[in-house]
Amino acid sequence: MSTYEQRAKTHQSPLASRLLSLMAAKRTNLCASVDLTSTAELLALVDTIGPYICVVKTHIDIVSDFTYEGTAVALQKLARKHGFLIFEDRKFADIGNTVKHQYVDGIYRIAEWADITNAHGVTGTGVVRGLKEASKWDQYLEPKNEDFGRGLLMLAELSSAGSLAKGEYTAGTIDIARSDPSFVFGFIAQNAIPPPPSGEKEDWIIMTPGVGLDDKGDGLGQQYRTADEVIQTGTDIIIVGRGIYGKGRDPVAEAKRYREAGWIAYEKKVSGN
Ligand code: UP6
Repeated sequence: MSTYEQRAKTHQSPLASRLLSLMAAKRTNLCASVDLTSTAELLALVDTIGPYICVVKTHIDIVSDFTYEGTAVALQKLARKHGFLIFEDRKFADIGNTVKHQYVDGIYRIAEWADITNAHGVTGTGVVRGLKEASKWDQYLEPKNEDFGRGLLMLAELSSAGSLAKGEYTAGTIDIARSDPSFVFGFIAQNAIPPPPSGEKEDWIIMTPGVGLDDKGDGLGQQYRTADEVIQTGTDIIIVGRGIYGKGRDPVAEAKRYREAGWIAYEKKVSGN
């Protein structure tokens, strides 16, 4: 298996290259899922765990006191301070023209501040085309532009019990991703992505939620596996939410613990053990 550094050099997506380099430099494959409902709590948490993570994942529509300047711009400042990317877990699932507006307009203007977002494949390839068009992705390919553009993850599989995203549905979603592998750079999935029938080499970044070292579930369908388990089954980036900030937990201690668990599992995998 190639290292993050090696993959950074060859990845087809400029954003993915940037992410892989950042992971190698910071020695972390931990994405913190910060599902908090107040701006102050969200920013305070991100500021304390920022040194240990490569990505912050948000659900911006649960922040009750959201303002563009106070929440989104402040988060971008923290991203620059600590060196991580921002992933808005919007899970777009409408026709191309609608997702375009949902991505760019409204009060959240996600495309302006989130490096990464994600989409379901349920509506077909139009979702990818709509989001790419709205992201103005092409402008970032100018050689002097220091921004690395935007990237999309397709939801191939979910962590929750009874999910319908499996079998043919998952295979169809993977085909949708293949329609534009420079904008779609990976998947939210629980397993590795099988190679295409052509045998052509692909490099997807697999980000996996449903990671917990202490709990097996949350009573509402969430299912947790350990960092080691998910990395062994093909994950590149572990997504951890309540395992870090859940009740009674010390977020800095937990972020360090998950970062270490993710990194040890990665090193074990690249060394072939
Ligand atoms: N998430 C999942 N499973 C999926 C896709 N997304 O849990 O298949 C998201 C949830 C939540 C986070 O929306 O933001 O990942 C998991 O949080 P947790 O670690 O606190 O369970």
